[in-house]
Amino acid sequence: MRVQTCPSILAAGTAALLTANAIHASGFALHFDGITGEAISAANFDVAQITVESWVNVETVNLDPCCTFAGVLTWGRDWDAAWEFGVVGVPAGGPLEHVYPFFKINWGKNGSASMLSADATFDLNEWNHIAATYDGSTARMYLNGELVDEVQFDVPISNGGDGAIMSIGNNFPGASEFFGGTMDEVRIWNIARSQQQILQTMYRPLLGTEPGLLANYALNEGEGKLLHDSSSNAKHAVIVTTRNGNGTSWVVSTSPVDLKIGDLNGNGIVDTSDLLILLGQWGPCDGCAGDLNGDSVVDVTDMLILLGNWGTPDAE
Ligand SMILES: [Ca+2]
Ligand SMILES: [Ca+2]
Ligand SMILES: [Ca+2]
Repeated sequence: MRVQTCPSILAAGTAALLTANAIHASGFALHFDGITGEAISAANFDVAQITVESWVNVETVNLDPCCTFAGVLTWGRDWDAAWEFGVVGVPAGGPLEHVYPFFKINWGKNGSASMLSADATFDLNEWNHIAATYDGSTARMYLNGELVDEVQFDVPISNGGDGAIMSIGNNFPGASEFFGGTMDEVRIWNIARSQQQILQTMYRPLLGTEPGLLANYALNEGEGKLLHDSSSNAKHAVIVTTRNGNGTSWVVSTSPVDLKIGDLNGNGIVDTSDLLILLGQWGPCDGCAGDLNGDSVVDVTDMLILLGNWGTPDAE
């Protein structure tokens, strides 16, 4: 398969990092206490291929030697989760020094394939973007848009079973492997996104209409218990606390997701410079920054989206 490269995406990503502290339009994020907090959805997340991704700022992981996992996104029932995505705290037994991402699928009862990306460690109390993809044969892990692990699974993904529940912030509903820290822009796709596509949208909000988008939790509510899925699938999630405690809390986001859609050069404003970048990418281009609606072509639709976001970012 030929992969078209778009150097401008990397440039845009770098610009986004450089300007992350200068722009504060990322809305809210959801903080999890690591003890009781999670959000769940009873919607169907049965997929043949998948991409799961989130910005995470990890503060704590339970390092009881039995369980060093903390769930970010899981769908399934009890221990038969169809897919699991989260972080592992190291060293087991503590003191907690850093974490690495993990991804796992089950293809049936007691059958599973795991990718423990132990070399892709990152620090606590800082924002990192983690993404896992599976195309039905190969699983890939990305840390901040960089490919850090690749494993052949070559098995189908289980359909989750009756009564499967999706959990944000626990290894699966009812487990005690809670995420401790803050998440932002939690996304689930029913396609295995390419590295270019992941880089393309990790620093900005989604439109909600991107091909293959199964659920998008921008976590900008700032109040209440409902996590709104901005895709057309309405797979909303609800914050629950499984034991006594507050579990989760809304915080003003400090994540790097603060670029307005159409701000292709990452300077905090959508203007002529961005329009010229888009025009320079005109035509078929998988993962180009100018392909704002993610349909692998830069055309008049994308130009209209850019023009519709003209000006400075909205304060959310
Ligand atoms: Ca947010
Ligand atoms: Ca700009
Ligand atoms: Ca497009």
